[in-house]
Amino acid sequence: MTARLFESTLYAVLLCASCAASAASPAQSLRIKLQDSSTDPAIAHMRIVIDHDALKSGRVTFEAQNQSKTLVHEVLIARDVGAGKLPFNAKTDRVIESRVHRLGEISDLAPGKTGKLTLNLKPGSYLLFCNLPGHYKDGMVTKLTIAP
Ligand SMILES: [Cu+2]
Repeated sequence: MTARLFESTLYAVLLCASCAASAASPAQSLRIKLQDSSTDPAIAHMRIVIDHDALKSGRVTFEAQNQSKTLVHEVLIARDVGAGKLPFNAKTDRVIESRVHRLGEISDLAPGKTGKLTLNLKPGSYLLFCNLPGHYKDGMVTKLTIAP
């Protein structure tokens, strides 16, 4: 009797544990489109378009597609510690990556190519940007909020 009670209690605990694990880490994805005037002549400035402005903390899979017909683009994911502004070098026309809290990147996507990256993100503000010379300054930066 006691052994059986212990067994069923243990089983219930195990069930609960697997339940909680799957509920705590839902699959989240963020679709990213990298665009410029070769994507559509109506696009005046290079840009990063994302399908969600905010997600929850945990695993996020970034799925980037370079929709340019002529240019290489990339996506870097960094903590936004400067209210949307990243340290910039006017000479190289690029963000100074060594001074950025960088979490990952999908680098150098040729026109039409796609790339994927999964990160485990904590609550906070993040910036997605392209760091090919001139692209960040032209507008290839967007904000992503991670809620608790
Ligand atoms: Cu770019």
